[in-house]
Amino acid sequence: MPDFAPMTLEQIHALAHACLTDNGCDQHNAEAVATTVTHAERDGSLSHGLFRIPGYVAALRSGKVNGAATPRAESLSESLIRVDGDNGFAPNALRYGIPLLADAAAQTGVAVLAMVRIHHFAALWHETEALAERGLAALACTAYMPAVAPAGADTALFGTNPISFAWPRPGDTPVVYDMATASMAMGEVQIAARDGRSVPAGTGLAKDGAPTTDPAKIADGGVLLPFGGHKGSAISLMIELLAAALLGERFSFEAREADNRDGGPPRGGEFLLALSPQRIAGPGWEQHAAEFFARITELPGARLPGQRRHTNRNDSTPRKVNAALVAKIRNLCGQSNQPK
Ligand code: NDP
Ligand code: PYC
Repeated sequence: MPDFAPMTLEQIHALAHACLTDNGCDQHNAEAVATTVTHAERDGSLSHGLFRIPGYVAALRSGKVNGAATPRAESLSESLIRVDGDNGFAPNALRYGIPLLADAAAQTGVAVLAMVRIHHFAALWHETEALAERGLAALACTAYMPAVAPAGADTALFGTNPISFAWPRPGDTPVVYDMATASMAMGEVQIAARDGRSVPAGTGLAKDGAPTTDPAKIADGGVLLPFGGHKGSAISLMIELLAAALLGERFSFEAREADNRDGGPPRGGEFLLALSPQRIAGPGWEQHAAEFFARITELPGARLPGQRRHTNRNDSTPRKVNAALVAKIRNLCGQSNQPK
């Protein structure tokens, strides 16, 4: 069993923020990424919390990512906004783009946010939840670098390509799912390898193409499989098209070809869609959906997606962070800025 260091959310934020500013982020960019990382730790999204800091730092140190990025928005029509992330990390560009998308969708009923020239290394529920908290249904997806073999193949071409959907429940937490279209996010595979756990059969193949339940063999030169065979493969293909072809950004294979392989996130795009149930269905939509959710939760064994995270969120005790990870991050901070 790995050793854990207890950390409050304030300590987690301070460590992430110090490490990012010490390595070239300005206050805006560091604050946006540190908050995303802290919220991930708060909710138990451990593969996209502090675990990502070494990759963020690598991308700053290599100069691939602009730590002082200033996003710019362009309104292409009343329901279409493009945000150019100025080669920065996604959380700062999303802070800028989400309110613009929400306002457009509230007015027109449906709006799209095309995020380009960003580096996405986080979970996607941050952005879909933010939109649902503004009363909108939301969909987001992004492509990454090749890690997943299309159905039938044993060579990586798709990214782990996550998709998230959120439905608003005024006065309650939104219903949110957020999932890689790989059988498992690569971050989860890497954490399983670190912690000495095996992964379920069907997760991936080793370098020689043989099926394996050893996460290290998948992460180091092997390949992930799509979830649900040809069905997950089709959804991953759609994400490549929405996040790259539709936005004029890079497919996963193009992102890898252009990337400097520093271990941080490559440049890419993110597609976001927001829909207003108030404008589309009209009054009564909340109650109608609530009755549907009740049908699910009254079934023994069923729960709503997002519920695990929202339960974790209510826990006010310190989080147990992998001790070796904390030591690694402290080593990445400048000596003058070591958080306690
Ligand atoms: P999981 O398989 O752990 O979870 C996927 C979704 O299923 C979650 O919304 C989860 O909700 C829900 N869920 C799990 N179990 C149940 C259940 N029994 N009943 C109902 N719902 C359930 O996620 P992944 O490993 O696929 O992905 C992890 C993260 O990796 C995601 O946040 C994703 O955004 C991120 N990622 C980011 C990438 C990037 O390029 N930026 C690339 C790939 C992944 P709950 O949280 O409540 O358990
Ligand atoms: O977990 O697969 C993953 C991932 C890729 C980019 C960010 N997370």
